[in-house]
Amino acid sequence: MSSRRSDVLSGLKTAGRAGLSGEVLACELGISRAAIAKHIAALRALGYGITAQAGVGYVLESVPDIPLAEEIAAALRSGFWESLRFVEQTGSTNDDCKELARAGAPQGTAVIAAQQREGRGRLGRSWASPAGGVYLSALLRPTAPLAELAPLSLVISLGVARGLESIGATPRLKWPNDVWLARGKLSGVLLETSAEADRADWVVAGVGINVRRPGDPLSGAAYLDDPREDGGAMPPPGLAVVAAAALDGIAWAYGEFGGGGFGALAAEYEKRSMLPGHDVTVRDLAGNVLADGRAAGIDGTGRLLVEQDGTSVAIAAGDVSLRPTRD
Ligand code: BT5
Repeated sequence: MSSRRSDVLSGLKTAGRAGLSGEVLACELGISRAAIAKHIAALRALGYGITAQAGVGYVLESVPDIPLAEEIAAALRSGFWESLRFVEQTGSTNDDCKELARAGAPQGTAVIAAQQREGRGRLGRSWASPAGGVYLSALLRPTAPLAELAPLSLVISLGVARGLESIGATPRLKWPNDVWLARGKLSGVLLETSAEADRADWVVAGVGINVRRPGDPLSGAAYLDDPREDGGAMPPPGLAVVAAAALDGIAWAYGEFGGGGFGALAAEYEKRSMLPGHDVTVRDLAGNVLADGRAAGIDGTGRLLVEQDGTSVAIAAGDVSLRPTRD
């Protein structure tokens, strides 16, 4: 959103029900009334409900439930985010963010979409991205050697979980990159990186979060507004609030990781992990079985530990399926 349009919007928000005339707005911002009318039209096109009443002026009646940069910025607490870019619809926010990374955009740039046409998971899997979810990609430029970045997808998923807790959700973590709610997958993380020698030039961390249950929900997926197991339902927060919470959580986790490595976060991860004590099969990304046993936890570098035939196997990357627990 242009900074002038943002100024018009914050003027309307401050005025509230009292409204604000085009004349006063034009005078305050030092632009013409015609320019104000243009910004009002653009805000309406984005979905803002703005009425024009004689003797009152413009009144902001409603804010659209889409993760607009302006609304996210207003809800953010972290100072980490340099630039937020909203797109109504795109192929994949990861692709958009990678383009910005290659063009030299700074760490702390994020692209947020209301919908994706070709949302991606790992290994070319697809990520269902209808309206009603949050799809974002964050540009990071870590300075640690590449070998130390292995736990980064755990770090990001932990950040997302912590962020969602701050708005009242009770998510759990499924190693390596899933955030679950009750019995379904709520969120996933896709990391893409470009490196030279042993340093990353950039990392794009893509996060999809299901918020509103669509008419045709995906099997195995959870949505933030699903009824809880105790029968209640989470009051549906606006999509911008969900996006801001996730971004705040990511900034926190990434900051901790930068300061003390994964060791600084391992206990926080473990606390939310849903795997320990469960029988699991772990496969590599080609589908070969890496371990078949009981998940015990993670080690200080984020590897999953599985007890198998009396020995502990440490796994750095893979996909986990839960099996019914036998005793
Ligand atoms: C992931 O992959 O979980 C990473 C998802 C990352 C999506 C974000 S959205 C913003 C950014 N832009 C992108 O294009 N991608 C990122 P993986 O662990 O491979 O899981 C993919 C699997 O999750 C699929 O094969 C489905 O089984 C399942 N799935 C697909 N869409 C889902 C959804 N909306 N909710 C829950 N599960 C889903």
